[in-house]
Amino acid sequence: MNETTSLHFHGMYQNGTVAADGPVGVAQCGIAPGRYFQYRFVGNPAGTHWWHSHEKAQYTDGLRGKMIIHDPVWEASLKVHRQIYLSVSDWWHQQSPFMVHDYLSPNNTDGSLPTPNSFLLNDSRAPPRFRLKRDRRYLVRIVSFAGLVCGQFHIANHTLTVVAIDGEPVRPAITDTIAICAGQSYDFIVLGNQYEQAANYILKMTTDMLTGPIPSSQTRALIGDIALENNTSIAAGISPNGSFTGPYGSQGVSYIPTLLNFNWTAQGILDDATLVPLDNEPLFKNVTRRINFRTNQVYYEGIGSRISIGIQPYTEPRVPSLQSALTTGQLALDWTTYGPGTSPYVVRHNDIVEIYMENPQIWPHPMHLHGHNFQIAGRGLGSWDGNEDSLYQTPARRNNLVIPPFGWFLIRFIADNPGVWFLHCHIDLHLVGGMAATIVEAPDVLQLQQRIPIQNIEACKADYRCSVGTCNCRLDKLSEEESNEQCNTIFNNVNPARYGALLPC
Ligand SMILES: [Cu+2]
Repeated sequence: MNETTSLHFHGMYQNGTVAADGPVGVAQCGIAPGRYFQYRFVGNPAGTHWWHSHEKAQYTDGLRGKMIIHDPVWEASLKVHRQIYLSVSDWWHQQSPFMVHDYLSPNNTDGSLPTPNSFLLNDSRAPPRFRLKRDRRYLVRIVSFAGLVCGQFHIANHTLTVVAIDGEPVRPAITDTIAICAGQSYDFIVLGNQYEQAANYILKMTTDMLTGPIPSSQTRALIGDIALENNTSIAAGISPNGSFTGPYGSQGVSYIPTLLNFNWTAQGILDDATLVPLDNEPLFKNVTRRINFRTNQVYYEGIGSRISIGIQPYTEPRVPSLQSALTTGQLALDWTTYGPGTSPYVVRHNDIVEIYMENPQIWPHPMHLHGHNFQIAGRGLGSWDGNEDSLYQTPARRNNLVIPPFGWFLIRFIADNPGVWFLHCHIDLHLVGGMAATIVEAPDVLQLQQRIPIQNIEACKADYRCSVGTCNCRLDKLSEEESNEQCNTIFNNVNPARYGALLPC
């Protein structure tokens, strides 16, 4: 490849292996062209996940794929006949380095995003034909590779019974349509029925994240067929008579058979915040660490539009923050060690962390946290009223939650996974434009557990002038002033020219 790169395995806890998490500037330096890097980690947790480049907006050019980690016990409990794997992508006809350049340019005064040229299912404009058998149950596992938009997925004459989000099993919830945003996944069950001979499905791009012209509905949507599969061979263990009465059936539902067209508009979209985790884990109480974020898009004269959620718009440091955390001893507990440009938040081991975020913008953002699945304690419009009783008491968990326009969310997790974890918008250009923060989780415990693999140091040698120490490559304590002036920020970016030069040769 002729660009620097790295891979992230989206949804993996990387417990004990944070150096294999992937984001450039956080967990590692970019892998330079011609070099290699090995990612070794335990595939945990199970679920519908994906992997993708975590260098600039590179995954939108296609460096991404599905990653399903099977849980045989849970899957057996679903009593499904077959599993179907799907991916959703938005697709641009321009390569990402050019889009990044234009997005970050001082000429882009309002932070406009390029509108995708089309919408893809399984990275194709030719949607697959589903072959279903009557009264058979199918587990559809759909993951979004999108870099900007959300999609809506609906099957004519069928309900979708959602059983997991971002790999986290939930109590079955029946819906007409799911909305899946950049980086998210949904697992749902579809029951084959008597309407297969005249049925189809639709995947439609939503438009509320677009800042440019809205494409035609034919461009925004894909319509695929459902076909009847020969029903003569009955697999062992599955009832042939259509009388499945388990908790996931759609019995009692009647349809007026219809065929969908491009004018379809969604009805009855599932609200993921209202789901209940299958294990009924209660809301974490007695929060010991509160972090507040607020979306803030600012036009900086001569620099361009940037978006912060915390201290400053995120800027990649000269030393990846994980390497700073592992090589600075006690200084790893000071935010100045990482620099204001990384928007660092240090939390202690086993803190009960609450992140409250407000979004005073007209655009929603899919916010993704590495290293954890968090509880969706609350979400709404305006501001949270501060009333603990208004939160979900048995909240669903996921790793990627949409913050609504003019709204807020509140998430909680236990800091039981020492590491340096990225929290960022999964609209890839927003990430490049600074919409990220770094959660530095228990660096003191991390130093006792983990070391920097040699390959991470090697990657930095090829790419950076320094690979250990604080954000200005020194080993002594930085004052706030030094951290502000000597570490990378949007005002002070001293990365070597090669680094970040993600341009096609
Ligand atoms: Cu965003």
